[in-house]
Amino acid sequence: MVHHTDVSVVTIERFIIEQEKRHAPQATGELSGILYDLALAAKMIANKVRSAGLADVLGATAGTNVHGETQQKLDVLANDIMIKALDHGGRLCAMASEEEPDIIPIPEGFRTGKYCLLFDPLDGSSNIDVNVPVGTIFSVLKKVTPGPQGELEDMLQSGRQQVAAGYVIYGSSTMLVYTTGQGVHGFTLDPSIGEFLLSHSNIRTPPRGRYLSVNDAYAGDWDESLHSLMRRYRGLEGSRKPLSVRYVGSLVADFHRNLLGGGLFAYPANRQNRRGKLRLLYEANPLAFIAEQAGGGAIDGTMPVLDIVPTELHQRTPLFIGSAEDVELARTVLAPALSGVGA
Ligand code: AHM
Ligand code: MG
Repeated sequence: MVHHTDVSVVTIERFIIEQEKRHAPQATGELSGILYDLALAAKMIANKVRSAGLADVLGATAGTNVHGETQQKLDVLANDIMIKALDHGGRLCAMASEEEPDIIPIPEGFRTGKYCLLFDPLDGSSNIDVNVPVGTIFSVLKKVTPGPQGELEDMLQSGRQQVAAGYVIYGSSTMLVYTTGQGVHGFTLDPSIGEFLLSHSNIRTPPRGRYLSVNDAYAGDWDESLHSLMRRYRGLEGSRKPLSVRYVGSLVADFHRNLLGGGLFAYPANRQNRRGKLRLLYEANPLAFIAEQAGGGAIDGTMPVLDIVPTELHQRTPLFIGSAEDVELARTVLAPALSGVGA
C-alpha cells in the first residue's frame, strides 16, 4: 500500500478556479483569466525588480509622469509589462495606469471584454534604488457604458463597485494578495518553480493594531484634530496603549505589514498635497477593498473611501486605513472637525 504525505499544493490558478466554482458557478471565467494574467505580470515585474541592481534599470528616466513626478526606469518597465500582459486576452475594454495621462485603449485587432483594469504598476518606486520593497496595486471594475471600448465613465465608479482588487509586494519574498469580495487571500511566489502558492488563506486583520504608519515630517501642516489623533495613537492623550511607529514610505509594504500585524496607515492632506497624495483609483480604492474584506476599514477622514464617487482619473484622497478600531478612532476625532462641527 502506498502511504501519501499530507502535502497540499494550491496554486493560484487552482484556488481561483475553486473559488469561482463555489461562489459563482455561472461565471464565464473572464475574471479568473484577468487574475492569471496579473499573476504572470507580477512574476515578470518581480524578475526585473530582483535583478535591478545588476541590469541597467535603476535610476530615473528623462521624463516625468502625469503627476509631474520623476519616472524611474522600472516604473516604465513595469507599466509596459502590465499593459502587454493584459491587453490581448479579450477580457478588458480598457485600462488606466497611474503612469499614463489617459485611458489606455485595447489595441485594434484584439477582442475586448466587459472589465476595466486600473493599476499602479510600481508603487513606492522612489525607494527602489535603496532596495526597499515596492509593489503593484490593481483594481478591476465592470464596464457600465455600452459599446466595445472602455470610456472614462467606466473608470469613474466608486470603489464599492470593484469586482476584484489586490496588490503584489516585491519584498524578501514576492506575494500576491487579492480579494474578489470573498475574503482576502495571499499567495507566495515559489521562485524555484515560478508558481504563486497559497500561503495565507482568509486573512483577517486584528481589530486593534500594533503599528502606526505616518510621515510626520508633515506635522507642521496638521490641524489640531490630526495632532490630537496622533497623540492618542501614541498613548500621549487618552488611555490607549501606544502603537509602535513603522513607516517604510512604500505604501504596499506599510499596508501589508499592518494588514497582517494590525495597525493604522495615514496619509492626510498636507500643504504640498492639499487633497492628499495617494490616488483614489489606483491606490486607495483597491487597498480599501482589501482592508474591508479583512475586517478593517478605510476612510478619507470623514467617509468610507469606497463610497467616494470619483470625478477625475487621477483624483487624490487623504487616506486612513487599517484595523477597524484604529480607523474608527480616526473617524470620531477627525470627522467633526472636517465637517465644521467643531473638534
Ligand atoms: P508613488 O506612487 O509615486 O510611488 O508614490 C506613492 C508613495 C507611497 O508608496 C508612499 O506611501 C508614499 O508615496 C510616501 O510618500 P511620502 O514620502 O510623502 O511620505
Ligand atoms: Mg503609487
